[in-house]
Amino acid sequence: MELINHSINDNIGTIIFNNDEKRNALAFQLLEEMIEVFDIFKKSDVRVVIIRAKAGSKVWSAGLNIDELPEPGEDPLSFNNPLERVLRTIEEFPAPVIAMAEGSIWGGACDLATTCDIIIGTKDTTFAITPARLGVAYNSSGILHVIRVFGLHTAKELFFTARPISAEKAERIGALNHLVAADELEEFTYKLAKTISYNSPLSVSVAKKQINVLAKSLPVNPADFELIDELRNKAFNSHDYVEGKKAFLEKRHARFIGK
Ligand code: LCV
Repeated sequence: MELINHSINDNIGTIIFNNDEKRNALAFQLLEEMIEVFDIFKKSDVRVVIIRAKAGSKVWSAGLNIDELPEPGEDPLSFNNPLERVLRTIEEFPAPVIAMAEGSIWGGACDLATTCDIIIGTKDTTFAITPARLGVAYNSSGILHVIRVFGLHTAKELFFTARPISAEKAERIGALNHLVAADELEEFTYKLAKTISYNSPLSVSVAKKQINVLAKSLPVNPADFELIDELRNKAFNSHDYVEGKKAFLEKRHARFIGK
């Protein structure tokens, strides 16, 4: 593995991002390595997984690797995108996955952190949902997910402003399970993981599946679903989508024109 490190101790699996110079951007290679490691964990009686950045990181993850955003016309968040496959891997993993979230969390990394079953952060943990910065229209599963974790109004503010929200706010609305001092984060997280690992892994994995299935039971009629898909198509065929990526790579503010 190159862009992540992983280890297993006392039935607790750990994944550490190792892409500092790109602020732990979720490069396709990093995401594929995560899927490989979850497979190793599954075969090794791992009862809790912790996903983290290196101690003291200012950025937990800068989100999807903007260099790898596809050309216009191709869905940047398609069902088989490596990020979507990692999110499903986390959701379907039989044991709880904890995001030990130190630092700022951006875009698709927010989706990743909030797909984890538990998030533990510090006062410097922030969440920013950034499609509007790049002219991207997020996918429906990701939007539903942000609504469920942050609530309707905060979800709208996150998508409309693309600005980070604070750890205090995230904890107040229940998106963060615990907000602890930076120098206690590691010990607190592993203590919680140990508590879970001593419980019945079968009971814990059934509870995870039940909660995930029941939390998702929302009817969406097919016509609305098709409409949303039509709108998303428009976005990732737009001038703004091209401009968003170009501006980032040229390190300048994007000049969006709304089409
Ligand atoms: C590639 C990067 C990235 C990066 N990709 O350090 O959710 S959606 O729909 O938006 C989805 C499409 C998605 O997830 O898109 C990505 C959304 N992410 C963002 O908008 C965050 C972009 N990054 C930043 O705003 C800054 O890098 C932060 C605030 C994270 C850190 O700022 P800092 O000043 O510490 P730099 O900006 O100098 O970045 C260091 C290096 O990492 C690269 C960046 O291009 C730079 O590379 P070079 O040293 O080669 O210039 N980098 C950062 N984020 N998402 N590359």
